[in-house]
Amino acid sequence: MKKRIFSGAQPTGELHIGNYLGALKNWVALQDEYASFYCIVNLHAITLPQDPKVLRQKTLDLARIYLAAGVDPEKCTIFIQSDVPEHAELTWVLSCLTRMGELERMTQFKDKGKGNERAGVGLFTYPVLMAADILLYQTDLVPIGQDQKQHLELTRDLAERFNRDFGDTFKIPEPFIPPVGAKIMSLQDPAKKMSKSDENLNGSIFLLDDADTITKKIKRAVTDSGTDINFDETRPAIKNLLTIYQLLSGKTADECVAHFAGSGYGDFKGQLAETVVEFLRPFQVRIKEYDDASLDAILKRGAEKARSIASETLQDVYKKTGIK
Ligand code: ATP
Ligand code: LTN
Repeated sequence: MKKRIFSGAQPTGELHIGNYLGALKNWVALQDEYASFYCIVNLHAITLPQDPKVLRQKTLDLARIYLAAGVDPEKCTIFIQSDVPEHAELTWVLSCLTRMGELERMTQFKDKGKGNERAGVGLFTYPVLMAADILLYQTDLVPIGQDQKQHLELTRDLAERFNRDFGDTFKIPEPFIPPVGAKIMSLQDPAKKMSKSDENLNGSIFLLDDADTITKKIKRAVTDSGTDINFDETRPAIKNLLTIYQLLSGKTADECVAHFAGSGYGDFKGQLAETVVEFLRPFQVRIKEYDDASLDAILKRGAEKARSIASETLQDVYKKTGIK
C-alpha cells in the first residue's frame, strides 16, 4: 500500500508564491508516489475575524488553485475540512490531552494573538485542529513550509501521548520541508516571511497577480548594498530573490550564480520578473477551466473518500477512550 500524505492551506487572503514554493509545488511533486489528501482548511479560517460573505467563495477558489497548480483529482483526494465532521470531533479529544503550556509556546499564536485580550480561544487551539487533520488519515508525510514545523512537532507529541496512554492508534507523521523554498521572504522586508496577511501588498507576489503588477513589485523589491548576485546569507534580500528565480527557472544554485555573474540589479530584476510572469501564465489560464459543477463533483467525491478513512480512525479513538 502507498504511504499517505496530508496537507492543507487556509482559504483566507490570496495565495502567494511562498505558499506555492513552500507547499503546493511539493504536493504536486509527491502525488504520484503517495496516496495524497489535500484539504481546504475552512475551519482554521475562522480563527481570526473574517467576512462570512467571502469565506465560501474563497473556499471554492482555493480548490481551483489546487487544481490549477497541478494537484490531480484522479490521483489525490481533494476536500473541504468541514465536509468531514470527524476533524472537529477528534480535535475535542486531542485538546483534552494538550497542555496549556504547549500551546502557549506556539510561535504562530505568539505572533497572531498573544497579548490581545480579545484573541479567540480557537486561535489558541488552532494547532490541535491541525493535529486532528493529520492524525485522522494515519499520515506518513506532511509537506509544509518552515513556519508549520512547530505545529507538526506538537502533532507528533500528541500522537505519541495518545498511543502511550490508550494503546497504539495513530501513525507518527514526518514533516517534509523542502531544502530550498521553505521560507520565502517578503519582497519589502527580507526579515519577514512572505505572508497573506501582510498589510503591505508589495511584499508578496500573488498567484493571480497580472504581469504588470508582478513586474512593478519586483522592481520595487528591496535589495542589499553591494552588487553581486549570489546566495550570501549576509545579503538576505538578494538571496531571497535569487531563490525565487532558482525554483521557478529550474536551474541549480550554481547555474543561477553563473548566469547572473556581472549583471546589475536592474537586469537581474527584469529577468526575474519575466520568469515569474511566464511561470504563472499557464496557471492563470488553467484556473478558469473548472466550472462550478465539476468542482462540486471533485469535492464531493473527495469528502466521501476522506470520510471513510477519518471515521474509522475516530471510531477507534472513541473505543480506546471509552466513549463508545
Ligand atoms: P500566511 O502566513 O501567508 O497567512 P499561512 O501559513 O497562514 O500563510 P496557508 O495558506 O495555510 O497560510 O499555508 C499553506 C502552506 O504555505 C503552509 O504549508 C505554509 O507553511 C506555507 N507557507 C506559507 N508562507 C510561506 C512562505 N513565505 N514560504 C514558504 N512556505 C510558506
Ligand atoms: N496550519 C497550516 C494549515 C493547515 C495544515 C493542516 C497544513 C491546517 N491543517 C494539516 C498541513 C497539515 C497553515 O496555517 N499554513
